[in-house]
Amino acid sequence: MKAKEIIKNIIDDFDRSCAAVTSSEEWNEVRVRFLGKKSAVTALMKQLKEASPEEKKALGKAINDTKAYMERCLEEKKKEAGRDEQKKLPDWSLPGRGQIPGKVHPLTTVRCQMEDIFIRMGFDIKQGPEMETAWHCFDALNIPETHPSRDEQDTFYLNKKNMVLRTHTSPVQIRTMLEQKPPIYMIAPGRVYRNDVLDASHSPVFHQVEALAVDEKITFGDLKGVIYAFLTELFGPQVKTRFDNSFFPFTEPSAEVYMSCFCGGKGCSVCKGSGWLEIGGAGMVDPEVFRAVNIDPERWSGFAFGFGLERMAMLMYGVPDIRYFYENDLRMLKTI
Ligand code: 2NM
Repeated sequence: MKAKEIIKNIIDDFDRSCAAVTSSEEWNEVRVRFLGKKSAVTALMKQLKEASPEEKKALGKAINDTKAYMERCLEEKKKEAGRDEQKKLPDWSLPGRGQIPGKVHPLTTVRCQMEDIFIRMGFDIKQGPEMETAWHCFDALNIPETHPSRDEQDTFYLNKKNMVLRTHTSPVQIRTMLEQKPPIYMIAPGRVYRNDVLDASHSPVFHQVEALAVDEKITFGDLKGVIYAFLTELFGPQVKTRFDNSFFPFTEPSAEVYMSCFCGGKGCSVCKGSGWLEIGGAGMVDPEVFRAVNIDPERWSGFAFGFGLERMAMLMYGVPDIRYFYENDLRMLKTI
C-alpha cells in the first residue's frame, strides 16, 4: 500500500474516532492511539528512514501535516467538551426558588392591634389561668348558682371540685382587683372555653378581650368615650357607635355595643340590612362585684366591656366561618 493511501486511511479512522469522543477518558484514548509511541503515524515515521531522499521530503511533510491536523482536531474537541461540561454546571445566576415566609396568625395580628390601642390609652395587659375556680369565674362576678351559664351544658367542669375552664376572661379582672388597689385600668385578652355548639360562628375554644377601668367618679360616659376612641382607632374615624340596653349579672346598667357596618350604614349582607354590627357587651361594674373583691362601691366606680377576638377578626377580614382560624389552611393564612 502506498504511503499516501495509508495516511488517508489513518485520517479517516481518526476522524471517525474523534467524532465519537464523549468523555475526557475517550479523548485521551484517541490521542494515545493516533499520536502516541505505538501509533500508526509513529510507525510511518520509522519507515521514513528507508525512503529515497525525494520520497522522504514529500512523506515527511505529509506525516507532519497529519500530526498537526490531528492535534488541531483534538484541541478543538477538548474545548467542545469543556463547553459541554460547563453547561452541566448549575446556573448560579438563576433566581432562587420562591420561599414562603412565616406569617403572624390573623388572630394575633388583631389582638396586637387592640392591645396597642389600649396601651396608648393607659391600660395594662393582664393574664390569668385558663383553669379557674368557680368562685373567680362565677361567684365573684355575681353569677348565681342557678344561672344557666353555670350549667354543664355551657361550662366545662374539671375533675377537681369547683374548678372550671374559664368561660370568659372576667376572672382575670377579679384577680387584678384582689391584687391591686384602684385606680385600675386593664385589659385581659385570652382564650376562653364554652361547652357549646360548633358552627360557623361558635367554637368551644375562642378568645376574648375584656377591659376594666376602676377609679373615682367613672361614669357611663367614660365607658362610651373609651369604646368610641378604641373603635375609631381600630377601624377609622367614620365609625359610629350605638348602645342598646342589656343585662349581665356583673354590670348595672348593662349594654350591648354596636358599631356602624363597613357598608357605611346603607345595609349589606354582613349587617343583614341593618347598617349595625353587634360587637360586644359592656356596663358599669355591679356593686356586688366590688364587694366580692373588697373594693368600696361608695368610693369607687368602674366600667367593663368585652369583645370576641374571632368576631372582630371575621368582620375585619371578611372571614365567613370561625373554624377557618383553627384549621391552619395556607389558603386562609396566606390571604390575610
Ligand atoms: C363583658 C360585658 C360586660 C366584664 C365585667 C367584668 C368585671 F370583672 F369587672 F366585673 N369584667 N368583664 C364584662 C362586662 C364583660 O363581656 C361581654
